[in-house]
Amino acid sequence: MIAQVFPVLLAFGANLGDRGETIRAAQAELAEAAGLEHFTPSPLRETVALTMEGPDPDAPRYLNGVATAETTLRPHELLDLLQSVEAAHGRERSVRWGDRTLDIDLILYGGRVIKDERLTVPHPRAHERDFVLAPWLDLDPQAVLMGHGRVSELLARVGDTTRPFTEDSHA
Ligand code: A4P
Ligand code: MG
Repeated sequence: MIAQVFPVLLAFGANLGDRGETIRAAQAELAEAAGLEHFTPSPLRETVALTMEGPDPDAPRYLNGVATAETTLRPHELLDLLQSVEAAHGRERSVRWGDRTLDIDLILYGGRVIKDERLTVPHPRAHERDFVLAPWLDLDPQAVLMGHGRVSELLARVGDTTRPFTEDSHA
């Protein structure tokens, strides 16, 4: 039997440690992982930390990016993979929306709607986050977020506070 292939959108965030290095290393691991093909990362953007109390300009800034890929993994298998890569990069879970070395979210899995105790897809907050929408638009100017419409219009609505991040200048 030939396994079904689903397009996916992943989002990456880090605001502790060597953020760019961590995200690029995690992405290299995913690009090599079994069951993920055509892994295509966006440029990274520098963004203000969004906490439970709102945007916090005094918190360490995030680097954020997204990547598209195709997968033969099932949604929970893919989540297991993402969480194992987070764990390998020292991710600790203490405060919700707290500082982190690496966060990887599954934003879209094909056209699927999933809602259980481990997984909500499409990601319920992606449409209102410039730090997801802006790098996604960099990667695909025609992108559409299932259930919400064109990414360019969503980003115009929320306002883009992100900044391009030049990887060379931070090397
Ligand atoms: N989970 C459910 N659905 C998903 C999904 N689609 N993708 C579950 C990934 N995980 C999903 O996640 C908590 C649980 O969510 C996981 O166990 C998984 O089973 P977590 O990564 O441990 O915690 P979290 O990321 O703090 O929580 P949450 O609610 O997922 O946070 P968000 O909404 O992802 O926000 N500010 C900036 N500038 N940039 C950021 O990237 N990120 C966050 C986290 C807050 N502020 C930020 C950023
Ligand atoms: Mg998360």
